[in-house]
Amino acid sequence: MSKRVSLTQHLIEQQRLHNKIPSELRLLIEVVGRACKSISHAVGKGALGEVLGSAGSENVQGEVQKKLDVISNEILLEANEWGGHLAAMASEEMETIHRIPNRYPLGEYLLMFDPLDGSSNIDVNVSIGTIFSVLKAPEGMTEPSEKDFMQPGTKQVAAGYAVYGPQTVLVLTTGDGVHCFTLDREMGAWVLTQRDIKIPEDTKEFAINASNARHWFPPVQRYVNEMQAGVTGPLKKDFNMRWIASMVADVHRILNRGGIFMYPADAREPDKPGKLRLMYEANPMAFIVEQAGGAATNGKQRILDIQPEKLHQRVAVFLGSKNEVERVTSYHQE
Ligand code: AHM
Ligand code: MG
Repeated sequence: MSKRVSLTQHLIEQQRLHNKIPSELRLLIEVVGRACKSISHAVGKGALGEVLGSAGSENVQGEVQKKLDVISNEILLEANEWGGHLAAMASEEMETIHRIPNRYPLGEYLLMFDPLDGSSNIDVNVSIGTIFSVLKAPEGMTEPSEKDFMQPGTKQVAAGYAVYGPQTVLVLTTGDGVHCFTLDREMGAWVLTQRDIKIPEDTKEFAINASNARHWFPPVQRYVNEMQAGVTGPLKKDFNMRWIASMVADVHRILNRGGIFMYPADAREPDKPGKLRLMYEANPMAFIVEQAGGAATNGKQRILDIQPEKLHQRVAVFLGSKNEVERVTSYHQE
């Protein structure tokens, strides 16, 4: 059997090779990894742990919070508060930023997360996950505020996601490719199982919630029609469709075998550009996908170049295999 490489060993080796992972950032990633193990454990208990169902509350976006949304948020906050590596945190489930309590030292990083992505799948035992993104706090910052988080995705120093599925995996980038770790449940350790993942540039698979088709704008209508036209249509190939309704699981499939994932803006609410959130979902996934050789746009521009204006900002998302993302983006420009 080949030698097992743990998350810690991988991060230390990356640091030696590229000199890009300071020890505070390594600590941060390891703490997030540890929190994801706890969340995985809670998810795995299901009905036996009384973790299913609604928490009886709503988040800032007016979405009903599930018990596991709240539990996962708490796990991430508690794990990351005391280590001295963070200046502040922000979460899809909290209205504003979470400052580090005075009794702990302040670090130089900002952590953002969607603690439990794919909430509609929790109660039906389908893959769900955690998404996170790390920024550096601005130089000279003393009292962290929301505006310190308003940095484009190009400024991310690390991003990753965990999938709680048949296996629990952690996918990570620090800007030197994308690597995947599988949770060894007996040992409680993250073990490196895929190095330098690359997304094929071409694909015959797409992911979109087709129940919204009647609301799509013309470029998306055109693109999906062309894919559905199959081998006799303008794209000259038959496409297959998959939609898990957990972005983590849909992106994980695309990372492993290619595909294009779309959550477009649509005509229902012209002022609301799509469903997904820039800071907790689109930016970290765009960083990962680009690091794996794919592309990510909002139909008009590269997601990572968008200057955020508010914490819970929404954005249209097209990401995955490069040639298909470029195609649908070009349709928006015509
Ligand atoms: P969540 O963070 O509240 O779980 O919402 C985000 C999820 C994504 O994981 C997924 O791609 C999308 O919402 C599914 O939306 P839909 O319900 O339209 O299928
Ligand atoms: Mg989400």
